[in-house]
Amino acid sequence: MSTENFTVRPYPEMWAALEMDVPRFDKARQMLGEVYGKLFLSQANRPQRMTYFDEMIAEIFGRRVEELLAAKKEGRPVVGTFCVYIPGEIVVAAGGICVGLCGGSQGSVPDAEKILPRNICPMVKSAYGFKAGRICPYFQAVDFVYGETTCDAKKKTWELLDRLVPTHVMEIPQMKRARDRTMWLEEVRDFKTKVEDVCQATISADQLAGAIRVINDKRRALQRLTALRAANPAPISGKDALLIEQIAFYDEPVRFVREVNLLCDELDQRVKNLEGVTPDSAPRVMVSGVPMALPNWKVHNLVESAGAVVVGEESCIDSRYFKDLIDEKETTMDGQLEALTDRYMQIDCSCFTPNDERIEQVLKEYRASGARGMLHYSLQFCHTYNTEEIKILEACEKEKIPYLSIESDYSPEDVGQLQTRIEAFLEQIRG
Ligand code: BJ8
Repeated sequence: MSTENFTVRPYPEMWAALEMDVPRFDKARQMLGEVYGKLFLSQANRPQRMTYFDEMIAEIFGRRVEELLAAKKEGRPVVGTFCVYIPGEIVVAAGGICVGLCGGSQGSVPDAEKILPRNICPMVKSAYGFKAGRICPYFQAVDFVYGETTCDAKKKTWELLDRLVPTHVMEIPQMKRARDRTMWLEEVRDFKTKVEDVCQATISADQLAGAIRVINDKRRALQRLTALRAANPAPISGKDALLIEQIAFYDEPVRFVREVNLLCDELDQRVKNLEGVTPDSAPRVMVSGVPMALPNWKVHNLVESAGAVVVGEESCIDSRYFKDLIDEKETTMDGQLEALTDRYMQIDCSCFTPNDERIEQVLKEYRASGARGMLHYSLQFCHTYNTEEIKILEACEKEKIPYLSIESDYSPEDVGQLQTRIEAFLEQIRG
C-alpha cells in the first residue's frame, strides 16, 4: 500500500443495517484513509510487519465490525468500553468481545456540543458525539457500554448516554484503602452478573482462567514492544507504536498477540543490526498524561515530523493499560475475582487521591525508555491530569529532565503554535 492509494474500505450495506448516517460517515471514512496514508505510510524505513496494522486500519469499519456482529448472533456479549478499569477478562471469559469507544476525533465533537457543555474534555465529547450522530459502527454494534465514575465529565455523560445505548456504570473508588478495595470487588462481581445476564450463561472458573491468560498475553506482548523501543536507534517510530496500542483496544486479542510478537521478532533483529527509524542522534521523547484515543496522533506527529522519536507513553493507551499482570495461579472463581480486583486497583489514574505512585512510575518509565525529554500531555478541561501535572513537573525539575507541558484538544487550530513550542523543546534536548 502506498501513501496515495491507501483507503479505509467502505461497507455501506452493513452500516445502513446498523442504522448509521451512511453518507456522512462515508466522508469521515475517506478522510481517515487520506490522513492515515499521509501520516503513516510516508514514514521512512518502517518495519515490514506493520502491514498487518495497516490492514487493521483499512478494515476498521468493515471486517472487524463483521466479527462483532457474528459474535452477537451467537449470543456472545459485545461490550463497548471507555476506561481501562473494565475487567475485560470477564467479557472474554463469556466468549465475548470488548471494544474501546473513547473518541479521539474532532469530527464528532459538534454532535456532542448540541447537548453537552462545550467546556468539558474533548475525549468525552468525541465519544458521545459518535453515538449521538450515528457515525461509529462499533457504537451501533455493542450490546451495552461500560462507563465508570472516574472523572465528573464522564460520570455525568453516562446518564445521558444511557438514553441512547444501555450503559452499565461501575463505581471506581477514588482512594486505595482496604474498604475501597472491598467496594471495587463488589463492583467486579456485579459486572460479572451483568455480562452473564447478557449472554444468558454462567461463566466458569476455567473460562475465566483462560481469559486471564489471553489478556495477560496481550499485556506481555505490549510490554515486549515497549522494551524494544528503548534501543537506540529506535527500531520503530512512536507513531507506529501508538497505533498498535490503539489497535489493541479493538482487535481480536489472540490474533493481535501473534502479530505483535511477530513484529517484535523483526524489531529484535533491527536492534541487533542497529537499524532504526531515525539516526541515533535523534532526540528521544517520552509522553506522559491522558490517553490518546484513535485517531488522535497529533502530538506524536508533531514531535516526529520535527526529527525526534517518541520512545514511550505513560497513559492508559500505553503502560497504564499493560504494565500490571493478573496473578494466573488462582483456580477458584472467588480467588480469580480477588486477583482481578488487585490488579485493577494498581492502575494509577489521576482520578485517585493520593496518587503518588504515578509520579514514581513516570520516572521509572522515563529512565527505562532512554528518553532525553518529557512531554506532558493533557486534554483541555481534564482537571485531574492538569492538576496532578504539578507533581510530575516538580519531579522532573528535581531530576533535571527537560520538560514541555502541552494542553490541547482535537481541533487543528493550535498546530502551528504547538509546532513552534515542540521545536524549541527539541533544541533544548539537543543542547
Ligand atoms: S483510568 S485516564 S481511561 S479515566 S482525559 S475522560 S480523566 S477528563 S480518560 Fe481515563 Fe480511565 Fe483514568 Fe485511564 Fe476524564 Fe481526563 Fe477526559 Fe479522561
